[in-house]
Amino acid sequence: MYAQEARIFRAPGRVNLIGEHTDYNEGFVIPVAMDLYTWVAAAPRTDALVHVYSQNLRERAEMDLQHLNLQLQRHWSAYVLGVAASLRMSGAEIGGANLLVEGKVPMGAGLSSSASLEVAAGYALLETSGLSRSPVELAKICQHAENEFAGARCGIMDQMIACCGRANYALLLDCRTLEFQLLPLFSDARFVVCNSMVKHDHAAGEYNARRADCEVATRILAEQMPGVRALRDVSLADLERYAQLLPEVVYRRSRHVISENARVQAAREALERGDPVSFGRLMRESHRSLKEDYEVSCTELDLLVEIAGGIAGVYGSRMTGGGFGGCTISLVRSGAAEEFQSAIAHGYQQATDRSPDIYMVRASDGIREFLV
Ligand code: GAF
Repeated sequence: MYAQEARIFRAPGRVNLIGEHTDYNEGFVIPVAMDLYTWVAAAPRTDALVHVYSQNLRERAEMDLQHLNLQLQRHWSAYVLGVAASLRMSGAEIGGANLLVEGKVPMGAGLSSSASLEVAAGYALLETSGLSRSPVELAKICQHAENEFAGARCGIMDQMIACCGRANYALLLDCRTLEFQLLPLFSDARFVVCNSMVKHDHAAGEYNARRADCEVATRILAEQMPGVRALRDVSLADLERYAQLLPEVVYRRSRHVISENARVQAAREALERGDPVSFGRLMRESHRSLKEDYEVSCTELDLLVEIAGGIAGVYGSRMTGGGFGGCTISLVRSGAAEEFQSAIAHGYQQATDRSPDIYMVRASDGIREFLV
């Protein structure tokens, strides 16, 4: 559409195997980059305009890098122009560019379409300006953009996996230090994602409200235990000791986060020793905790998990991502994975009249230039 030679970049969506709502508590997560991508074709401009066109929405937007007066807005363009602004604010002297965006990560499905858009756009803007940043720096800049310009107080997980994902591996990420370890997936079991087709909206208040509950807990607990900077630093025994000081809801939110961090460590060990049975049990426990203590599930997600639990060859199933809709992830014996897809689609359709999209997880690489 711009009648210009362009370079093409792609960043993946992600699915989180376990470790939900732990990232903004400086805890642990195990996401995988998926083979669903946001694509950006980019060419430099001679002026300071960033011009972006969304092929999906057939809409355009632009911003002048010399006048960074971007307002907080819940609009797709905030993810692109916000990243341009955040790059500049971080000291990266990017120039103007024309960007053509096409997203293949389903939106509002909890597969992180927004982070993949941010990372693809950020990388494209850097590359077309002849600049480079480390993957971790780029992830932080994109998270800043989402927090400041799109109004979602998200953690760092989605941007990190979109930048640092690796084909055939999951990534165990420490969200405090941003150090990570690559973990091979099971050789004889597959992860399968089922989309409830119920759209979530993270920028909506519930996500930010959960984050605020965790901050209340941290503040109260830090008064008793001065070393505490985040819920990551609190054990279940500590939580029980000071339970009376916390409002009941805040206590349950904290119990989820603290127990989920412990589950991530146990899940890592299960992956390392090739033990899908234990991993599946941890997934079931994670779902129960997200449903009852963190209260971010919904009827459709619970139903998908329940149906999965009754299908032969399933080790475990849970909601994945921020919640309030979106997807579940199930761990299924390799030989049963095909059968699982039709059984879950049938069961869910019967109960809800909705036909779920289903994806076999193939772990992919993070942000890349796509060379034709
Ligand atoms: C969303 C957020 F963007 C992540 O940072 C993370 O908190 C996740 O929800 C829940 O684990 O994807």
